[in-house]
Amino acid sequence: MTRFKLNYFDFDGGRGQPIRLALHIGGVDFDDVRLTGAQFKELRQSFRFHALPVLEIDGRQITQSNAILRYVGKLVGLYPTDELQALYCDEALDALEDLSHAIGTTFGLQGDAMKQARKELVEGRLATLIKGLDGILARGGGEFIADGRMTVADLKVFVETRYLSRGVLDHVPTDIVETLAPALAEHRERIANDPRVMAYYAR
Ligand SMILES: N[C@@H](CCC(=O)N[C@@H](CS)C(=O)NCC(=O)O)C(=O)O
Repeated sequence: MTRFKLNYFDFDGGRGQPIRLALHIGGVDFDDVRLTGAQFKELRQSFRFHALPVLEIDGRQITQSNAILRYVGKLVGLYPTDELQALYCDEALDALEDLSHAIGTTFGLQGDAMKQARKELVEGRLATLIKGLDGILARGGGEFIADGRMTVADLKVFVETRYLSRGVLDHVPTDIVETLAPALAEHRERIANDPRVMAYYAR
């Protein structure tokens, strides 16, 4: 039997969380390795690009969250077989990478510098990305990103919109998604209420 080991940070968000969700939903047995910051520091050099997530398949390291997510999605039936629907999924996955990167540029800042950077983020790149994702959702029919059903793209959108609403990012309004894209906020609730997702968080 293939052995899967997912290395990521010890929190229910970020680039690793949609992969965890997809593996759980698919009933794939995997080693859910959750590293603290200190543990990551120690092991950092052992990961190919010195970053997480890293999926190990029978001991072989695979990096790049979207590549991993697509692979797992195909494995568990959460990725479209239709090429165009797959493209719709990929577009959302890559836009979410832009979103993570945009937020990442404000990490580590302090005081007024942080406040200013977050203000620019909220009014600029973040607003553009949220509205763009809203457009992708509308194109998919309004309920799901693609394929008329929940796919790995919905899981990744859900993880990010959930993160934005949790108040963990100073100076980012927790209702930013509701305000800019009500349908995307409804999407977050739709995915949160999917029995497979609920089962994961109820563990
Ligand atoms: N392109 C990579 C980016 C990976 C990445 O930047 N991961 C972050 C966490 S989400 C990380 O490991 N940061 C720690 C560091 O760079 O020291 C991917 O999509 O997996």
